[in-house]
Amino acid sequence: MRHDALSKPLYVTQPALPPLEDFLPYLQEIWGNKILTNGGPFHQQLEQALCDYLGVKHISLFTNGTLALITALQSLRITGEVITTPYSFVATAHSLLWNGIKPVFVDIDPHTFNLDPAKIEAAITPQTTAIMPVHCYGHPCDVQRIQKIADNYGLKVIYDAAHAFGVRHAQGSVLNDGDLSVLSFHATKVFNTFEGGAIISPDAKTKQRIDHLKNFGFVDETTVVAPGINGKMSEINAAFGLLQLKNIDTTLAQRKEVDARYRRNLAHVRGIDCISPPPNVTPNHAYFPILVRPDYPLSRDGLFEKLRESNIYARRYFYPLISDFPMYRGMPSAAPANLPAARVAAEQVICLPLYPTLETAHIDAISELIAQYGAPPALLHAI
Ligand code: T4K
Repeated sequence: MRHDALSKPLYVTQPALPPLEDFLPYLQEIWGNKILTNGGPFHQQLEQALCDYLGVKHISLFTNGTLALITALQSLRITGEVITTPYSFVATAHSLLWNGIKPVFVDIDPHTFNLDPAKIEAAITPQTTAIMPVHCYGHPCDVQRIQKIADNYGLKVIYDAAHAFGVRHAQGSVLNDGDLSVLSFHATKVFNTFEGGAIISPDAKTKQRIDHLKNFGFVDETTVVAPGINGKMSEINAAFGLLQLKNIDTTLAQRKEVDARYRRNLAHVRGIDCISPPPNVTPNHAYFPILVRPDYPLSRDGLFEKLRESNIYARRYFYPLISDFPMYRGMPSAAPANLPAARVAAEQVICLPLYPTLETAHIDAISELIAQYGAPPALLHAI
């Protein structure tokens, strides 16, 4: 085993950062013009640059993805019940509770880990107003089937696209699907602005409403049209985003290489499945989730602990299920019998370290450990 490669902790991710000196001119500009926030020049430039890069029409920057989700729901005046997935980061469902909306959990597809379109209709009630799916790991949902159901029942679709920066399918950017899509630019994401987020909207009128809502509801100096929040991205974050965008293609290419090496290394390990995006998708390699199947000698948690002993801090995204947290678990849709595929995923998936600067030796060392623990006992003694 390559102990030397594992002498320092390896975390599930590490933010991509440009050379510090490259950021100084941006800071000098901010210090010079004294515009720190409230839609300043960097904010405007980043919105335009992201529209161009992502291939979307309108984008509104936010302080983080969670406030963007909360505001997206408000902007479409969503009330009552919203169908969503239990297999996500807790912010997805929290954004519903923050709006006084009842989340209705629907199971995931066991192969895509995204909301199962076949299960959505049975969960629709007269109170249902929207569907909030998640492109889990940046792997696109079955957007066409979801849209068809939404159209049939007159529902809105708001995608939690926190993981899906830059992801494209045959129709172009996945961020153009549904009524709105929400991104996260958190430190742990493919594209980060330290903290940050955004809403992608299809038309200028919707963007305008969102922009009012993220600025307390102000339309002009003396007119407030809604009980908005303060969700504005600061000039420092926006400037940093502009710099990050210059390097994003390199970052994505590096991620792709890490992903490919893991896949090669782990291809023949019995009991381990590397989870893949659907075909005809340009992925962003945001995560490297693997399924630890029952025929692997260790349980997922067993492997998780063993990796920790070797200084490898993989993460169980997403365990526990959102529906198991105290504020959700009493809801009828949170009942375990309603969510069998999500439960299996929460028990079997582990995300391995993946980030642009992850060294080849580290990828190989992690893979070797997984292969070793997966070897039949006789072989293990021989190692
Ligand atoms: N919807 C979905 C589907 C999401 O996944 C998220 C966020 C949201 C909505 C909400 O978006 P934001 O409001 O966050 O913009 C992390 C992130 O905090 C969270 O943003 C993310 N999802 C979630 C999947 O992962 P934790 O609790 O796992 O993060 P943490 O602090 O344990 O970080 C993981 C590892 O990353 C650390 O062990 C070390 C490394 N790290 C982390 C940070 C923060 C760094 O190297 N540097 C850093 O600055 O939640």
